[in-house]
Amino acid sequence: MRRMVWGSTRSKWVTLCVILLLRFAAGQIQDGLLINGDFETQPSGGFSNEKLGDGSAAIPNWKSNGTVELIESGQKQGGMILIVPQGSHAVRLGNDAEISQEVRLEKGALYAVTFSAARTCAQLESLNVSAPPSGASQSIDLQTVYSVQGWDSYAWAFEAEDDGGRMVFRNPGMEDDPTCGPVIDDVAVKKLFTPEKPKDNAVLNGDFEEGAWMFRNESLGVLLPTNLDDETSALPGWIVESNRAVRYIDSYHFAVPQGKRAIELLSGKEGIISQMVQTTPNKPYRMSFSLGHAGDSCKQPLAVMAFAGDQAQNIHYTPNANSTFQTADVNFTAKAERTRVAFYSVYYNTRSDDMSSLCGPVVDDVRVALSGASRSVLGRVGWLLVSGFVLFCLVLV
Ligand SMILES: [Ca+2]
Repeated sequence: MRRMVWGSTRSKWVTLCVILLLRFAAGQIQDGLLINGDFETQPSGGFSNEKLGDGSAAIPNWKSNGTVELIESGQKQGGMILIVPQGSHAVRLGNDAEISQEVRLEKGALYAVTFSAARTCAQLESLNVSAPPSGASQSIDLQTVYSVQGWDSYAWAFEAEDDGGRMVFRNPGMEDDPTCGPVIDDVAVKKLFTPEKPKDNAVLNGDFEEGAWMFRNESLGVLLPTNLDDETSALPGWIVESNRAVRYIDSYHFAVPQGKRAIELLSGKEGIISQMVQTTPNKPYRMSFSLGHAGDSCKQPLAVMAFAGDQAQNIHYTPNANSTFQTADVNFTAKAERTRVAFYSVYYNTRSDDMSSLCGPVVDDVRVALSGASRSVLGRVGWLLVSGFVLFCLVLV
């Protein structure tokens, strides 16, 4: 008996080892922080405030180009203390400077890059993220600071065009003061999967469980900036079709209606998520979803504008001591084979504790299904009629 137990334990270990070895051999990148993605590894010459030269490899595991500086928490610039999002160190990019790291990827797979960024001076700051050899890139506007901490996490997704690539962060700015550039920290990557479409729901990833990497110890959620291409979305299935970002939140730091992930809508009409779902023209449908608060002291009232086909409904969240969310629905008749569903926050909410961090209503568990049981009831009645008629004919014969 004991031998059998040992045998089965051993075979489990063997299987596990084989799986791990196969993963390793396939060269898959592990989800999570890049090597020294938090810039906490000490350079060979030690941490110093001296600027790193061109093409320097002074930041372990990163390649830098232009004026790139490792900064330390508490470090001052002028009268301002520089913000280090996490830990004790981060990196600052001067004018036209960049850092990059080689990563192993799987050709054709979709990846999301998560990183934290902060502004230094008050100028128009933006950050360009790209992943050559794939041609994809995005400029992320750091002008709007969403949280009072002065930094935010962002996610951006791309499709790998080869088995390897580089994560590149570049400051496209040309400021008078070359030290006025964005601070970057905590760079992670995650391979994304497109969830299977459930049979009873036309919405893909309607529970928002699949999406960009989120650090367990970071409490700000991840901002998803504008992205109009649903093929390369850091939130599979969905697009962010507005100028401003929406916040991807987790259940470790926020109130989430279902599962571990949900979306918090920010910036009123300027933060819209949407999806085109498959429908049958002229059929009645119901879109249902959870609407709640994130548990982040967001000032009430909270409300969403929910769109489904030609229907638009303004739905207010009713605070309830027993639950952090309620369910809501919108009925519509499909006009085409693809129907747009979308959400934005009716109000421009901020937190009541700091009066400046952006917040808003939470949306989760979005479902679109044929409304009522009309189809199956009709089907059953039809079947009964047909079989009744057949019986009737048999009796006649
Ligand atoms: Ca969820």
